[in-house]
Amino acid sequence: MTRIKVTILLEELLEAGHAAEYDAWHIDIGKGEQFSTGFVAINPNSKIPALMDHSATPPQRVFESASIMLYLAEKFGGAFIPQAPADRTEMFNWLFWQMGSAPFVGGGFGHFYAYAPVKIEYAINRYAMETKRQLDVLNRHLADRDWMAGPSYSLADIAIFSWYGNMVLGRAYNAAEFLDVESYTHVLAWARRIDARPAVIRGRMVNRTWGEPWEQLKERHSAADFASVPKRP
Ligand SMILES: N[C@@H](CCC(=O)N[C@@H](CS)C(=O)NCC(=O)O)C(=O)O
Repeated sequence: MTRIKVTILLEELLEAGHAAEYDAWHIDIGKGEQFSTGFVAINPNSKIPALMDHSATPPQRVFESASIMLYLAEKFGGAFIPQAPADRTEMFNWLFWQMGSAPFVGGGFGHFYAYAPVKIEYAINRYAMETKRQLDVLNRHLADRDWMAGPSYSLADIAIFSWYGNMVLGRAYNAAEFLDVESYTHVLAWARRIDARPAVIRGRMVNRTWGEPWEQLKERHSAADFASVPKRP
């Protein structure tokens, strides 16, 4: 779910009128393409997403999703970063909260609940408890505000939506009932608001090669590529 942080942001930048045209190449992590020499030159940690900015002189590599988000936002005049210093700091707080917290969800809960070849009750419970604790942190924070930080939608909303929004919308690990995601009502309302944004709908499709045909665009090289995605029946 990390990759969509960047494609959603790029689509939001385009939607807001910035010249953020991009090529999204598909890296098949199931086939180990992240370990190829060309990819490692861009991200020595062999993880997606990674960005090569060929419009910079010399071309600039960027890896780690929050670093990519900040790089793009700053390149386009501080888009999706609140201006007031206190809001900006609060936005960074939540952006880096997401970076530190989500591995407990993906590498912890998701791994032991959905993917591990042996089901270890202790590990599942340990990480389910932590995942629910994090959802509760978000739910309390969103109880009396529309966005994670500052007066409007920001990088923090995009980053947190990509993991926790998808989770409460029932798109992660087939675990919606197990985690009782619908009880996090403020997170759910916030996630539904974000999920309806046209840039989010497009950004979620990019580089996706599973699910329904109308959810997938394997590679995106121009805005016109979305026309090849079949309409949802
Ligand atoms: N901290 C990294 C995490 C990136 C990450 O874990 N990417 C996963 C996919 S969501 C990946 O590339 N996995 C391939 C592998 O571990 O070999 C970021 O935010 O960019």
